[in-house]
Amino acid sequence: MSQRAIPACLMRGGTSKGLYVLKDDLPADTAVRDRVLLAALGSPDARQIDGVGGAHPLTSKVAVVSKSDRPDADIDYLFLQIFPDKAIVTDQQNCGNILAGVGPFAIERGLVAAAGEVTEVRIHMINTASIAVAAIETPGGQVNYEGSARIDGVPGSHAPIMLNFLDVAGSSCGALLPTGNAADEIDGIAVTLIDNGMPVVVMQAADFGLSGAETPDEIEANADVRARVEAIRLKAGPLMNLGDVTKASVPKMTLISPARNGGDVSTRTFIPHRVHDAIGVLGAVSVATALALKDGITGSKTFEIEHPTGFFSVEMEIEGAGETLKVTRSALLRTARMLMRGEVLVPASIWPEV
Ligand code: NQM
Repeated sequence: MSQRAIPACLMRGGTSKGLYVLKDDLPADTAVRDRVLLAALGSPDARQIDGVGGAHPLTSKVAVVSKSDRPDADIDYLFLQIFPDKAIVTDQQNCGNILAGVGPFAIERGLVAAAGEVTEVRIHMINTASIAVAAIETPGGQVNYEGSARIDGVPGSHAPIMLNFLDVAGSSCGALLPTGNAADEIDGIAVTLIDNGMPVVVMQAADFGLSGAETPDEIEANADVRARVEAIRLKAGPLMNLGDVTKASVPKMTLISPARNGGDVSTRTFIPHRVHDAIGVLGAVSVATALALKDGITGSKTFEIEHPTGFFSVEMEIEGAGETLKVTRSALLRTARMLMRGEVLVPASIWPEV
């Protein structure tokens, strides 16, 4: 046998796509696991031609799922970002889009029993040691993928998946505001360094000479802006308790500008070297939290975050204000779909049978 077969599903989760694998179907040794996943997705190669990766960070992702031992969770979810063009597998970030597919995958693979019309799956997100609760439609005991829910960045409509985050503040950086400040300055640019589930550096697009309405391609083609944003990111990493972030996919770098389409703010987000076609889930939660800080909002509010392909709505419950602000709950709508199930094949030399 020159190839090793690993049971896996290819799923769209929100506006991302990736491989979903049971932890027990992967090597226990992390270094071997990472080599297996690089080979499965076809990295390092910008085109990922020899693997199932989609040649973009948003389609080069892996969810590793297992039953949880924790009393407050049904399953454990480890997110791994596979860099398309580099031999890097990182668990230093979470992913709320791929999270959307984790509940359906766990039900389909028998880790969680369907319970009535809607099954709530409590997910322990290993990357950020925090809990999400996903509501999955399961009429007749089967995951339903069809429905009328629409999310911007995905064509058509699908069954809704509501994601609730209970307490994700500071889950990567140790505090919602890792420097203790709502506003800092790096390289002469005003920044908000924030982590409400995703470490994000929020900056004004205008400070980079941008309107904020540019397309992701236009921003990626602007070498000066890219270099300035990356220089700020490398300095922000240690300030956000993330250490040296040279090889990390965090923090995300969000350029904000006034809303143009009736939302609360317009965004363009470096993730961190490509510009997102939309915005990440927990990235949007962190940006919404930065707005709540700036605008002194408390109580319940739905933030409409504009992004290159539409809107991202985040419902939040907020207590306190300024540097003592606390988000007690955030919720949002996603959809997901299982696209393929079977086995992904990697060269047997990478993970020989014993
Ligand atoms: O912020 C992209 C995505 C993400 C992450 C990224 C995400 C999140 O859209 O929770 O979903 O920022 O790398 O999948």
